[in-house]
Amino acid sequence: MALRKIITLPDARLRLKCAPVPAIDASIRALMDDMLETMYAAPGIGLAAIQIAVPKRVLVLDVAKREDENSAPSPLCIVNPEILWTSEELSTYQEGCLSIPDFFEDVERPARVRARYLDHHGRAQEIEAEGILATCLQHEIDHLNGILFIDHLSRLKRDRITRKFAKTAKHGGPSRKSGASKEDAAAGPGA
Ligand code: GNR
Ligand code: NI
Repeated sequence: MALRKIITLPDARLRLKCAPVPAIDASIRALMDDMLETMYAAPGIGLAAIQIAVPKRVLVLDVAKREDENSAPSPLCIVNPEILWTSEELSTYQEGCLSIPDFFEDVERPARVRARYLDHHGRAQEIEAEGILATCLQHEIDHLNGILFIDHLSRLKRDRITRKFAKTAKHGGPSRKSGASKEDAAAGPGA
């Protein structure tokens, strides 16, 4: 297992349409292990392969509460997911993304979703998700198609955050420890 580096905006690879996995072999299982380790370390509740710069249709999820010692980890490894059905009913969660650090905003999505996928054995599975799992699954499947949660916001909000990350990259990259308040101030009233 290895911890992998998570790529962030404005990395253009986050906009790739990721390729289906033809077969679940040892290299894909090793990829999923690395993704779980990287997700838990971040910490996050989901991770798509493209976030560690691998453009394949692979994602991992674990929405179990980690502060609760009684709840065992319940990781899901999902390959080549296809959404079969989404509810008319919508729900709103405040979303974040490990590839868009320190930015959180409410996003409205279908409240429930049914999907088909291959598990880590390569077996076909179906899942019907609700709550935060439904939101996270849709957020991760979006990643496989080059879609980020900011694409679900108003153009004003999306452009503002896109410009902020472009500017941070230009002035020394994400390693520079820049307080959000300073960046917000730098964005200014005209941003
Ligand atoms: O860790 C994460 N939390 C989260 C919270 C609300 C909605 C979606 C997510 S996914 C995110 C990790 C991530 O960036 N996955 O792609
Ligand atoms: Ni994300």
